[in-house]
Amino acid sequence: VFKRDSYEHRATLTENKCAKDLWNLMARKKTNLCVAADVGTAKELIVLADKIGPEICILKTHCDLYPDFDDAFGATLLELAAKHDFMIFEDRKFADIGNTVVGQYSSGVHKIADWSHITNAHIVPGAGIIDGLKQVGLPKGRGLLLLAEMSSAGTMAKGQYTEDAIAMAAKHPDFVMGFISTRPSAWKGAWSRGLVQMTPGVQLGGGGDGLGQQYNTPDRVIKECGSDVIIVGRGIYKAADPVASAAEYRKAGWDAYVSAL
Ligand code: S5P
Repeated sequence: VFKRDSYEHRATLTENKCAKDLWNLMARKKTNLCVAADVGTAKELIVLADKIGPEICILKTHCDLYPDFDDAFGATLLELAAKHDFMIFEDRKFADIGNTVVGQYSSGVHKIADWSHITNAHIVPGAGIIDGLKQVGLPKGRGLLLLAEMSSAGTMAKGQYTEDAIAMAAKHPDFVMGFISTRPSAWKGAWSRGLVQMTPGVQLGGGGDGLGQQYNTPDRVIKECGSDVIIVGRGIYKAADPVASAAEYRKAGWDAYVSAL
C-alpha cells in the first residue's frame, strides 16, 4: 500500500487554484470519482451529469464527440457543476506548439477555456505547449494536467518521457495541477505532493476493451498505483443503472483512499 497524506493536507501544498479547489472538494464531498462521460450526444451528457453529479468530484468530457455541441453547452455544464459541486475536465489532450494551442484552447468551435476548469496536454512538443496554455488559462484560474503515462497497451509515455513530464510540471507550479498517470507510486523522480494524480483505465472487473485499453480495479489504482482520482467511463455510462454503478465506484474509490491513509 502506497502511504499518502490526506486530500485536506495536499490542498495546502499546491500553488494552483484548481488543484486546491479539487483537493478541498474531494475531502468535503468524500468522493475521488471522475466520470468519463463519453456518450453520443451533448443532450445525453447533460442528462447523465445531472443524475450522477452527486457522486462525482469531476465530470470529464470529450466535447468533440458530441454532434449537438453548441454555445450553450459550457453554461449548462457550469450550472450543473455548481448545483452538484463537481469540476469540469475537458480531456482535450492538446499536443501542438504554444501558438497553436493558444487558439485551440481559447477560441474555435469549443472555447474550452471559458467553461472547463481542467484540461490536459501531451508534452511531446516540449515546454512551449505549457507556456501557450498558461497564457490563456492562468488568468481564468484554470489548471493543466500533463499526460505523464497512459493506460493503453504499448504507450510511449514511460521512462525518461515520464521523468521529463515531472520536471516540466515542477517549472509551472502555478498552472500545472497534476498528471494523468497509471503508476506514480513507482516514479523515481521527486514530485510535489500538491500535484494531483488522475488515473484512467479503471473497471471493477479489470481486463481490457480489445482496442488497447487496460483496466485496473479502483482499489489497486488507489492503494498500489498511488493515484488520487479514479477516471471511470464505460464501467459507469454503459452500466444498466449508471447511478447505482457510480455509487459503487465512488464507494470503492473512497474506501481505498481511506484505507491507504
Ligand atoms: O491514458 C489515458 C488517458 C485518458 S485521459 N487513457 C484513457 O483511457 N483516457 C481517457 O479515459 C479516455 O479518453 C476515456 O475518456 C477514459 C477511459 O474510458 P473507459 O471507458 O475506458 O473507462
